[in-house]
Amino acid sequence: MTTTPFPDGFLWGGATAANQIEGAYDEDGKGLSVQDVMPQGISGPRSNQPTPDNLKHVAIDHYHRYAEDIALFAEMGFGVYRFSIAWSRIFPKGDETEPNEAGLAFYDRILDELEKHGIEPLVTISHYETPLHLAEQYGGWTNRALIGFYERYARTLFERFGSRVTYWLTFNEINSLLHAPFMSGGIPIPEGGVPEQQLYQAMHHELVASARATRIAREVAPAAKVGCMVLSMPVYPLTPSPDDALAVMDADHGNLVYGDVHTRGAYPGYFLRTLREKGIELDITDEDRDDLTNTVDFVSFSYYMSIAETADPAKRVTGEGNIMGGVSNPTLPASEWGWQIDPVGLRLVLNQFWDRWQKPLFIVENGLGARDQLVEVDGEKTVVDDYRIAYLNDHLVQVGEALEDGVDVLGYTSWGCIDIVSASTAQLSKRYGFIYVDRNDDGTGTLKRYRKKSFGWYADVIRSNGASL
Ligand code: BGP
Repeated sequence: MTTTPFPDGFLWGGATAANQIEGAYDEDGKGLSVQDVMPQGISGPRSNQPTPDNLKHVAIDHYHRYAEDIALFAEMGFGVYRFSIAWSRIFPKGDETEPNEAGLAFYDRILDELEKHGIEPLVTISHYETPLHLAEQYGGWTNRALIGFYERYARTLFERFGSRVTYWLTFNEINSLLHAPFMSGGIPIPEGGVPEQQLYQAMHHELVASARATRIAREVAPAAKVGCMVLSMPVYPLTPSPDDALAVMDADHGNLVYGDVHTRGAYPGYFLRTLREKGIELDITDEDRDDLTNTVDFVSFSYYMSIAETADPAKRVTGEGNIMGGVSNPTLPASEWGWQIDPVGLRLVLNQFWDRWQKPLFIVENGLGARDQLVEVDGEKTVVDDYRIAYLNDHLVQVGEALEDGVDVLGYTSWGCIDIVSASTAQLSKRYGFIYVDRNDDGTGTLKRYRKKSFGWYADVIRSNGASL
């Protein structure tokens, strides 16, 4: 018998987000979200209106093809599927009092399909999809009013879907807010950038909203398990000098604070020091403090890469393409977009989070963005994506190591299990999927789906519960 470190019931699957997969951006009463005016991704300029070059408006047309897509996930043996609900389908402008029934009905149909195939849903409540109206009229998450709007939205979801969905995530990569304020927090970016005071206040509002969602879930859907979701990125000292080690600690703190608040229910001392030193005074009410004590059931995270850090400004060359900036690590290879490939980093992060928070962990994003070539093999169109198989295999081996270390891991959902629009580039040519979708950066293509080589590889991994790795 082959042995595997993966426990029985380990949840294998894949992950997507509404704005990157659904399309149908103005159908059935959906309002606009920030993504609908971001045709060029994170660093490109935003448009004032939806523009025809925005690939997300059709994306891969999952809104109409979800049944076919979920059947393909089932064919790979998925036990779990992570998707997000588009806030602007449920509350088109974000500040209404009554939800849009047609929007809710779409997610009922998704859940029906998942149930049919015995796939557990994992729902992200907010994945970079703040309703545009909340950005333009309220200044996004800088405004305390958003806590109430989010609360109403979350309550609506728990009431409607709470009996069908166990696993919930409050905000995708909540720690990206300071780095990508418009995409992550619906915060319009003025010339010269958003003042730090406002960014940190927005962060506080999201943390309170997240904790309130957890409290509401306890009341409305007691069986629900609510998790936070952070972008993880292990940080290595560029040299063994104590100063570099301190620079690593500071960089780590900037990310760990989110998990600390979500699992411990209060701000840690190092964060209060950061605020003091920056001269930032947050508006934190007694009610906020009380809300924050509603801690999560589990911690989920994305993992793509690690970075290095140094205290020496002369060596502080920011790594090209690193999601949050930072310094490139000279010992590691990188993807075409400069994301440094580091499977061992995943084991380190799993151990660090487990040691620190003692909450079950869920790896909800991991994968390799690459340019794929559709070719014909034995009369079938496919992609021979050995590079992707190698990346995923190496990372999953490290998950196995972490399990041997005693880390509690609930599951693994590979990012972009079907090709979708990339968040950073807003293009389709940066692909992550096991399933190739025929759509190009210029918007052409049949939207037909093809199984890549990794499709069969992942099916084997799932079938053998990781023994085939
Ligand atoms: C994460 C986001 C996803 C996703 C992924 C890959 O930061 O949560 O939405 O897209 O990164 O990024 P990209 O699509 O830019 O390669």
